[in-house]
Amino acid sequence: MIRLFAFWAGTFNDHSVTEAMGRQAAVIAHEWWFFFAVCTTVFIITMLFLARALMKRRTVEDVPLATGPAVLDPRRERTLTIAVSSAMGVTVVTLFVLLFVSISTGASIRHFNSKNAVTIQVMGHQWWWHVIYQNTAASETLQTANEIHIPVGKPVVILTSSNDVIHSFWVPNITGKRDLIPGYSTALWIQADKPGRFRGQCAEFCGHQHAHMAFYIVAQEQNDFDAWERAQINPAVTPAPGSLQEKGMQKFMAGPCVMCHTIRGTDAGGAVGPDLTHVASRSTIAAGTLDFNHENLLKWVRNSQDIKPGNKMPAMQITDDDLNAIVAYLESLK
Ligand code: HEC
Ligand SMILES: [Cu+2]
Repeated sequence: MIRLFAFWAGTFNDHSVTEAMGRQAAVIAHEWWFFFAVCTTVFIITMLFLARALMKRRTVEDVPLATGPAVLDPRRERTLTIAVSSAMGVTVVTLFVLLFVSISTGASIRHFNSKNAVTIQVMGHQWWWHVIYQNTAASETLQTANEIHIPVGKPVVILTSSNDVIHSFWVPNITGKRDLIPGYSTALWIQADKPGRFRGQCAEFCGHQHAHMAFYIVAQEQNDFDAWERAQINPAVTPAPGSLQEKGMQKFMAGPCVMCHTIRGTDAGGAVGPDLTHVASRSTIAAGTLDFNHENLLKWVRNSQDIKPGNKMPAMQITDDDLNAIVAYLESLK
């Protein structure tokens, strides 16, 4: 039992409302515990009354005669009326307290903001996350997918939008949910106070592969974040002449892949699927569906429809040789 619990806790603590890693999440976690305490108390009190009612042996006076209308002792009736009305009063007050706490939590989350924030655009796609770090210099603008790196202890503003349907951005360790609405951009403030990798998930049903639309927030110390950012801004590495990777690159550029994927520094400039310039620096592929590794890349490129049926990357005819070369090339895109 304990092991089961440890397994459960271990699996979910990078995706948990109660393990707050940022200011917004801390406020929400307080609210969560408050609701939990109130609801548990109400539940226990209700169960105690239920138990009392069940255990109470009925006496002859309690059972109205089958013949006439039930006659209640007026004194008892008054007591009952008072009891029921006060219970209703307590219920209404409790509900208003919960409402008030909930509204003030929302208000205090909206309060966080700052002039010197890191700005990141996040666009929902069926079924992956397009992440853009804008820079006034176009050559310094970087794009990635399904993995959002942020510096620890710094306010970050996420500008949300959607490419198709309504999605919802949700990283429970960091903040609450925010809908991504087509044609409408909103600003969501977040801050991570501890380094770590926190799981996010689309929280608004958005079609067939909604459940496979996860992502990660990677909170890093400022130095590590800067290093990551510099590395991501660089164009993709060019494979050594005559290598398997070079063959893979040629196959990639000659195939349908270029129509949908961008690899900066090459001719591939498609925008239907994730930017692959540094795909090998990410820990997962297909929006958290598979770990990034050799086997999974082979499976994915061979037929992604087997893994994530309905996703927007079609099954393609690729020979095993070409597949190996393409995957070797993808693995070199660090
Ligand atoms: C019609 C457009 C299209 C074509 C053609 C296409 N892809 Fe994709 N690709 C996508 C989309 C869309 C995704 C995201 C799927 C998802 O996660 O739902 C994707 C995801 C990927 C990923 C995972 C990236 C990540 O970070 O999650 C890899 C790797 C990839 N494609 C490689 C290729 C290769 C190699 C080819 C050519 C053999 C190719 N793709 C052809 C649209 C396409
Ligand atoms: Cu979604």
